[in-house]
Amino acid sequence: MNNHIAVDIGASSGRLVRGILQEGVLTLEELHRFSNRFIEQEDSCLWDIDYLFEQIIIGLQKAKGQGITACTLGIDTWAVDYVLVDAEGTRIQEVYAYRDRRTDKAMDEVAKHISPLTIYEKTGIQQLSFNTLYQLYVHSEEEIAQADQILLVPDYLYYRLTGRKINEVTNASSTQLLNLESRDFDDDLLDFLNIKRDQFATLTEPGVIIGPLDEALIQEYDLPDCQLICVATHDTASAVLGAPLQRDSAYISSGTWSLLGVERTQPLNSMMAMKANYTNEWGAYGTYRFLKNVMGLWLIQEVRRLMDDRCSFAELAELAHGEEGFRSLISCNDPRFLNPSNMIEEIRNACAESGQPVTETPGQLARCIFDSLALSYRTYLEELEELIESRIEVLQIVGGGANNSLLCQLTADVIGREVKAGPTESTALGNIVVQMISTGSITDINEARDIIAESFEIKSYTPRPTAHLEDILNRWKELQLSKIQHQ
Ligand code: ADP
Ligand code: LRH
Repeated sequence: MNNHIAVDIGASSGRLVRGILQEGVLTLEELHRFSNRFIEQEDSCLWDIDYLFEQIIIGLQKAKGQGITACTLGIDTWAVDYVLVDAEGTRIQEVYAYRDRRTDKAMDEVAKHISPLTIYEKTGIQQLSFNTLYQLYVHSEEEIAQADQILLVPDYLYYRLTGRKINEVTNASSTQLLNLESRDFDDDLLDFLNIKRDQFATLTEPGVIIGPLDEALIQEYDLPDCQLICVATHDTASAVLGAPLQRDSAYISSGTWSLLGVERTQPLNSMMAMKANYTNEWGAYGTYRFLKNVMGLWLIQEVRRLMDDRCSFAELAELAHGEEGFRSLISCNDPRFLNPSNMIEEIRNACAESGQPVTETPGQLARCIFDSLALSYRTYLEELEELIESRIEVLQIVGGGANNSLLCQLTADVIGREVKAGPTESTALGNIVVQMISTGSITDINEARDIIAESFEIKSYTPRPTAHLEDILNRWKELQLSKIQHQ
């Protein structure tokens, strides 16, 4: 069968994409695309999970409309957020979005009981206020006690489609509750949260067949016969699978977040790695993603939203291109940018507070964001090289951000290495190749990456000299030093 469909839902948009492999060439065909964003309701940030489910159904109806009567299907979404389900299989609560402010103080509270070092030694996962560990810590105890199962978002979508409950392993690692030694949920952390092991399902690896699409759904909505396959359900795990990495290359999965790191076969949870707040998220096929979360294109997404989407991302990049470079810089990973009430004001305030020109126009705002992201990438790339004790020659940028040639070029210029950009749909690709490996049309991930490298355009950006780079780097360093080092 050559019908493999990826459901890939990021924090800013989702799509259903069909992958077709013909004579060693892989092509993608977009079946359905929709926007995504958390909603704000009575001071809470929530995902509209029923809307997302409906979009999957619409996408599958479109597939059927195009003559696809049978297919395999895999689902990936952003990480860490979860759904509590009762014994009847009913969702107990609204689904909190990770930018909800309820966890603002949770890391400090938890640290009074369990040291961050202990948590890091056990899990290897970086400290982020929104990790599931912290979300569950502040969640209503009553609702947690009521929960028969705790499913992460893609697990829940699989459940709605098949009636089967799993906890997929790459995403489960983002909970900060998996133990690197036992390779299962950590007993002490679960005890601390008053959660029983059986409130989570058995960990499931990418590649496992979950089961057929619910017959009642097929009948009700006139859908294709689907076999659901467990893929790497954490979108970043799928994005890295879909990145044609070479030896000596690091990656940035560039979307709402910029996830900057390397693929490894062993975790690195040393004291230095903990201090630098690098994570060891579990990947498919025995890998780990040693990476850091950089605030990413969320910054420009928010600016665009506050402009009522008047400009496209391409237009914003074009406006930024016409602006003076490195005029105003912001410390992207400052928690003030995680979910400010008004991103444009927050950026302007940060510029004013640090004595820099205030970003007035959309072009200046966009330029400030792209310049600052490129400088952040340099800082974290150098830090990464120190931690892994190895030189990175090439930075591979995948995801929607690979469309932004200004940012890719700025990155190459500032890091002084080659940047390779693409594929832009690496997450959907990573999702699809796991289905292809599972059903036998591709042998393994090495072959999959070779096919991807041959099948998709990868743009190369060579570093160009940047005027006054030393001065810019000094200004950047001063700005970082003036920040409390949360990042
Ligand atoms: P996520 O999966 O987190 O929702 P994506 O990988 O879909 O994110 O990437 C979305 C981002 O890609 C947008 O926020 C935007 O900044 C960037 N992007 C997409 N297309 C373009 C384009 N044509 N020009 C510039 N940037 C783009
Ligand atoms: C990117 C991502 C990232 C997580 C964040 C919650 O979409 O999954 O890997 O840290 O969202």
